[in-house]
Amino acid sequence: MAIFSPGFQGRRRPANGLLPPGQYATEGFPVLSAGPTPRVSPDIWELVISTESGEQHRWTWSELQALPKATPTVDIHCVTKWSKFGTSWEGVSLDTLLDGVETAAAYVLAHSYGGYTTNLPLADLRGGKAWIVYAYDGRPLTAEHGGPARLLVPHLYFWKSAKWVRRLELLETERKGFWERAGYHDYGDPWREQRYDGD
Ligand SMILES: Nc1nc2c(c(=O)[nH]1)N[C@H]1C(S)=C(S)[C@@H](COP(=O)(O)O)O[C@H]1N2
Ligand SMILES: [Mo]
Repeated sequence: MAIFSPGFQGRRRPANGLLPPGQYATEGFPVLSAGPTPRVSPDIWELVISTESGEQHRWTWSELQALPKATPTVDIHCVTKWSKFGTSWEGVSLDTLLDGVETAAAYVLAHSYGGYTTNLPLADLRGGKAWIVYAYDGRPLTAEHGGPARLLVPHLYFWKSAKWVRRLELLETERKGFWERAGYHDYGDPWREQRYDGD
């Protein structure tokens, strides 16, 4: 007979069971924020995708909730070397949000409530690899982890997963975000250990 401890439903499995070079696995969920935690109420919350031609696509909180729900379980890897296996989220795929957004842009600068920014190629938000998530482990996303909603791009170092995301600015030429301007890598692939510019 199998014994399960309370709260453990077998979800804490690695999504792929591998640790990128230089990382260690952690059971906890560290909070890493470069500044104070913004408190954004869902009634004023909005998400904007702006294109290189100046078009703006907007979603209110209730419009986001009405979109088809995705439930990714993924491993996450922070550049400070912790990795966490089998994190379970709920949200909306970026494929769903980008459907109907006409753009020839190759890059994105993600902007957060509170002023944080991070850059990534638009291709990395497509193909079932990125989400706007509003729940973690079956509960609404807490403010410290980026609630009401954050970007989740788990195949890149976790600093690319902008908490309190507010706008995705689609750009023809790449513009660096907060950590990238401070010397971190523009792409940040944990499997190639792209921690700093030049790695
Ligand atoms: N807006 C915002 N997003 C952010 C950060 C931040 O400081 N501000 N930190 C990044 C970093 S370095 C990491 S490791 C993760 C941490 O997410 P967590 O606090 O939920 O673990 O958020 C990323 N997204
Ligand atoms: Mo991080």
